[in-house]
Amino acid sequence: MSSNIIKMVIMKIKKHLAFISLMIIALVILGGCTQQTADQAGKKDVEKTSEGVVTVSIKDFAFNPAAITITKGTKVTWVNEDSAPHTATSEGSFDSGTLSKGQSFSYIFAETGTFNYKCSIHPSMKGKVIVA
Ligand SMILES: [Cu+2]
Repeated sequence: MSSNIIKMVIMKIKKHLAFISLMIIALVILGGCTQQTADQAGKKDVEKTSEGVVTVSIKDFAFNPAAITITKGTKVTWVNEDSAPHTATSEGSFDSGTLSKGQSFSYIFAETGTFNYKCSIHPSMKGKVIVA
């Protein structure tokens, strides 16, 4: 008798495991689709507002491009493509804080002037934003 009960319990657990596995697979697939859609939406936004938007990539311990000249009101986005953490820090102006791989920081330059900045973690990494 008791061994029959154990078999039934095992059967039930197996059914549940199959169900849980299916749920996990479904979640992974759905999650992947959502991620793709978000990426595509982000790209569309950048295309739509390409005027007045500049991206600086942080790669191989350098800002790329290191110096940019923009007009007042331009939004600059720094994207960390390194596996190491970096910042874009301009004393008295903007500070991204620590950006891990894949993270970004945006700042809209509302005033003219020259903004020198650096990575506060690696001070030899320097950049410049000239707002004309
Ligand atoms: Cu750095």
